Amino acid sequence: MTEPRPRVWVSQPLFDDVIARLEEYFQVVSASDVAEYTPEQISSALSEADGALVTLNERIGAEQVAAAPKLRAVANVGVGYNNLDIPALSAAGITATNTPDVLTETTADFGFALLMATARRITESERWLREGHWRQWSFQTMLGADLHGSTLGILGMGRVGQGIARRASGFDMKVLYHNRSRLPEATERETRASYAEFDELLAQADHLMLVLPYSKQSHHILGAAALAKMKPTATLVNIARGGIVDEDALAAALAGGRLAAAGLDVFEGEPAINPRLLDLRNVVLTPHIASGSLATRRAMVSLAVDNLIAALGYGPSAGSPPNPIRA
Ligand code: 8YV
Repeated sequence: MTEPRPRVWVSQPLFDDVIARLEEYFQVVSASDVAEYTPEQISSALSEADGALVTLNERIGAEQVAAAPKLRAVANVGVGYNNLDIPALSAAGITATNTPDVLTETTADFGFALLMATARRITESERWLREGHWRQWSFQTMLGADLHGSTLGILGMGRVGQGIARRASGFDMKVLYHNRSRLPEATERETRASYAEFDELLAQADHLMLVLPYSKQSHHILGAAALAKMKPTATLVNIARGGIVDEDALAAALAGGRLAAAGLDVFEGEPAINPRLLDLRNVVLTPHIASGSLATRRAMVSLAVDNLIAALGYGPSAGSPPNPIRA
């Protein structure tokens, strides 16, 4: 009798032709529609699974691990993995993987696009024009803030942060960064970025870009106290995770003229948006699409597939997935 193939759960419809590679090795159960799962539904989907390929929407914690006796590998499509309880997974001997590198440049491109749209009021101007407010050319219409010659602060200087710093030097910006650990001198030179303490970064930045991982330590790190240290003329851009910013404090600062504008691709309760942000004109809002070029999203899924195949002990890298997450 032949052994049954391992079972793999794919939580969302991704790219069928990329996912099809899993079918060479596994019995694949795939969601056919974009789905929002309750914790119980995730537990139930994992109860018979040997492996899972999931997105940031699916939270896998101790409860799901306990309900999944056969689970050996979870491949996350995305570099951020705050949806996974890594200690719970590793305590159960389950390998978790993510998809770094393939999205770095696309995400950095988008961070820059969002910064430019925010500082130069592009979406606000367009809305205003479409609403028929443009009656006469005027010298003072929609005046924004310059990028060139300004100081860009980058909070979180990993791969994406460094990609943003490289773009910034093409715009003649001075780049300051803050990170858990200071970068090697050679990387600072290459990215033309100087290290600053957190408070100094807040005080100096004309534009502040958030690119740090979400954790207990970074939860609401941009709250009322930090926002108060920023220039009232500054722009804040978040392409990391919504929970890094206290959205009520941000909305209050934007409404009170204590911060000029914000560009947000991520939200604490996404896809729900804090209504106080929706009411403001000086905010650019996008639906978590920083890594969303077609080529990059395909590459992310492909890398997650490679990770899952290898983590479950198959394929050319059997047993050594390219991107294990260390506990
Ligand atoms: C992904 C992201 O689209 O990689 C990340 O951390 O936030 C995005 O690039 C998302 O994680 C998909 O699951």
